[in-house]
Amino acid sequence: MKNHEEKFQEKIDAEIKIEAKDWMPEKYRKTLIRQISQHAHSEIVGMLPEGNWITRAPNLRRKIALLAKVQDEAGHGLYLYSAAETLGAERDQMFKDLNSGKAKYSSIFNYPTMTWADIGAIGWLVDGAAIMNQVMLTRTSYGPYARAMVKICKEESFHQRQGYEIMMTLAQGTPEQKEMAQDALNRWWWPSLMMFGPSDKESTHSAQSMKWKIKRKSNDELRQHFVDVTIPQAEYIDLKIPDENLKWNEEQGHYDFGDIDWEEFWNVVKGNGPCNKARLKARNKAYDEGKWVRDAAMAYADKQLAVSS
Ligand code: BYC
Repeated sequence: MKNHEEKFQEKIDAEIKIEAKDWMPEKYRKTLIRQISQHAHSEIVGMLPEGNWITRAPNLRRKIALLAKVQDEAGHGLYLYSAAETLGAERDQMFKDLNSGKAKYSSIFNYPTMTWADIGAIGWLVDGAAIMNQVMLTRTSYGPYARAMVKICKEESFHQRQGYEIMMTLAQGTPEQKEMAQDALNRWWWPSLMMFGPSDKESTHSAQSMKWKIKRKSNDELRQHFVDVTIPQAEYIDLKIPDENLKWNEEQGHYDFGDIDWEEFWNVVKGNGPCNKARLKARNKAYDEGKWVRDAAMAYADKQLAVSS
C-alpha cells in the first residue's frame, strides 16, 4: 500500500494541483508559507522605494502610472497573504514577523531610489526579474499560489513596460538625462541579478522545492534567462550593462557574465543593506498608524456576525 507521501508525490508528478484542503506533507506546507509570505512582504516593502517618487514624478501621466503600479503592488501583497492564509498562516503573525525583522523580503528593496531614473530602472529590471521568476510560478504545484500568480504576472508586464519606457525616454533625451539613465542602470543591475537568490549550489531549498514543483526552474537558470533577454533591451536604448565580463558564448547560446558579489547579497539579506532599517521603520509606522482601521474593521465584522446569528 502506498503511503500519503508517495501518493502526494504521484499527484505532483502527474501535474495535479494541490488544493488547500488536500493532504500535504508538513514540510511542503511550511515551505510554501515561507516562500509565499516572503513574496507578499516583498510586494508590500517594494511599494516604499517607489512610493518615495509619487509626489516627484515629472508629469501627470507619469504620476498616474506610478500610482497605479504601487497600488497594484498592494493588491499583489493581499492576494499573496490570502494564499498563505489558505495554508493556515495567520495574517497578523505574518505582519508581526515582517515588522520585527524575523521574516525575509527581497533584498532588492533595501537599495535607495536616488533619481527619477531609478523608477525606470526598477520597472525595467526589478519587475523584469520578478516576471521571469513569477511566470514559472503560474505553474507552481499549489493551486491558490499558481492562480494568484496569473493575475500578478499580467500586471507585472505593464510595470516592466512602464519602466522601460521611462528609461527609453531618458536615454533619448538630453546628455544629462541619458547619463541619469545610465547611472540608474549601473546601480540597479547587480542587485537585480541577486534577486534570483543564491547560486544553485548554495541554494538550500531548491532541490526539494523542484521535486515538489513549487519551483520549476532553478535560481541560476532564471538569472541566465534574465541576462539573455535584458542585454538586447539595453543595446536597443544604447545603454551599457556595467559588466566588463559580459560576453556572448556562441557554443552555449547565452551571455557569460561576471561574478556576483555574494558577500554584498548576504549582507543585505541579513539586514545590513543601505535601507533595511528605514524600510522596517516605515512598515512599523504604517502598521501602528493603521491600528484604528483594523480595530474598526473587526468591530464591524463582529457586529455583522451578531446581527446574522
Ligand atoms: N532576497 O534556498 P534559496 C516584486 C533567501 S517582488 C532575500 O534559493 P528559495 C516587486 C531565501 O529566502 C518579487 N532573501 O531559497 C514588488 C532563503 O532564506 P530562508 C519577489 C533571499 O526560496 C514591488 C535563503 O536565501 N519575488 O515583484 O528556494 C516592486 C536561501 O535561498 C533572496 C518573490 O518573492 C533574495 N533575493 O528561492 C517591484 C518570488 N533570495 O527562507 C517588483 C517568490 C534568496 O531559508 N520567491 N533568499 O531564511 C521565490 O521564487 C524564491 O523564494 C526565491 C528564493 C527564488 C526568491
